[in-house]
Parts: sequence; structure tokens; C-alpha cells
Amino acid sequence: MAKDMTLMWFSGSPPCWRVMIALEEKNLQGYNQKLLSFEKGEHKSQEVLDINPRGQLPAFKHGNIILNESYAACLYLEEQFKSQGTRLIPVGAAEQALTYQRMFEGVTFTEKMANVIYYEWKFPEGERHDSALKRHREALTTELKLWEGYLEKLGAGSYLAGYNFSLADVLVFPCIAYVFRFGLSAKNYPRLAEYYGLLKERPSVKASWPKNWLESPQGQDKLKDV
Ligand SMILES: N[C@@H](CCC(=O)N[C@@H](CS)C(=O)NCC(=O)O)C(=O)O
Repeated sequence: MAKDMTLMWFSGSPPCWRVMIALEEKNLQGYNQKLLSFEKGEHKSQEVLDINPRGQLPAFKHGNIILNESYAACLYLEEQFKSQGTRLIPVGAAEQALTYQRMFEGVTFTEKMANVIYYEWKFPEGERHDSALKRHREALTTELKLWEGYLEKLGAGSYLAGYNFSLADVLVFPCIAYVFRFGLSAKNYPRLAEYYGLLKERPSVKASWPKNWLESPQGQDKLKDV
């Protein structure tokens, strides 16, 4: 069905997972996939650099069209396949506004999450300070409480931008799954935990669940006190 599409991806990478969920939601199964290894540095290979000079994944191609930013790829898929599969951007003004708002707040969420989870990778040894890590952890707590509050306000069983699944969920859910994978306490964040449980069962999410998480279901406890 989507034989003219190719996705190069890492297992467990939130940006890659976004594109995979969008492809599933738009009924674009059957695209060419290339699973690469971060540990082996395969994202810096010439094959990737030819598509994405930043040497990052996802790297996505539709025919000769290249999209390497996960947000750009997901927006493109929604626009090009608007009437196919799930409608991901609501038409109504209020719902559409909330969808865009949460989608782009997801960028901030991703950054705050990465500052803690990838602290050692992002900051070389000489640049690490306990006080900086503490600040990053506090910033992540504040961020997570915001999202907990958003879901609380919308009520049980809702998605991030209301009662319908939207592009906000496609883009932000992988980060929410990630924080639980890294030990976030369901007791401290009950709404986020409920949302995570709801989305985990969604066919597009199940079909694209990170392979390495299936192989080793046990995550880490880095965020247990956040
Ligand atoms: N803004 C990009 C970020 C992509 C990104 O950071 N990918 C990571 C994997 S999660 C990567 O390839 N990192 C390797 C590197 O930066 O060298 C997007 O949303 O697609």
C-alpha cells in the first residue's frame, strides 16, 4: 500500500515512533523500513547522511520527497492523506487550536525529558554538575505536572486535545510512554498513567511498539522520584 515510502528508524526513539504511529493511523502499512542501530552509529552512515545531513533518525522518504523532522513528516502525512484513516487534525476551531497547542508544547516536553533521561549523553563529563541535574529534574517535574493537569481538566478517558485522538497524541504519546519506561510513578501521576494505559491498547500504538521494549519489558528507574 505504501511501497513508495521508506522509513529509517531506531527502536525506542520517540521521534521515530511518532512517524510510525502516524503511518499506522493513516492506513499506510507496508512501507519499507530500515531499523538501524544507535549503538553501532549506523545513523552516521553515508546512506543516512544522503537523506538527512544531520545524521539523525527518523529519515523518511515518500518517492523523492524527504522529511527528516518527525513533526514535519507527521503533518505531511496528515495533509497528503487527509481523508484516509484517522482524521488527525480536527476541523472545529476550539479542538483544532488545542491540538496545535499541545502538539507544540510537546517540543518543550521532549526537551525537558531528554535533559534528564539523556543527561550523561547530552552533557560531557566535565560539564556535569549535581546542581544542574537537580534543576533539570525539577523542570521535568513541573512539565509533567502541567500535562497531568491538562488531562485532569479534560476528564477521564480523554485524549490530549479532547475526546478524539489527534496529532497531539501521535506526537506526544511516545514521550509519555518513555517517561513510564524510565520509571515514572503511576501513583504520583494517575491521569498520565490512565492515558498511557488507554493509548497502549490502540492498534496503531501496539503495531509500532518498540521492538527492544518487547524484548526487554523491564525499563529503568531513573525517573522514579521525579
Ligand atoms: N527534531 C528531530 C530529532 C531527531 C532526533 O533527535 N533523533 C535522535 C534519535 S531519538 C537521533 O538520531 N540522535 C542521534 C544524533 O543526534 O546523533 C525529530 O523530531 O525528528
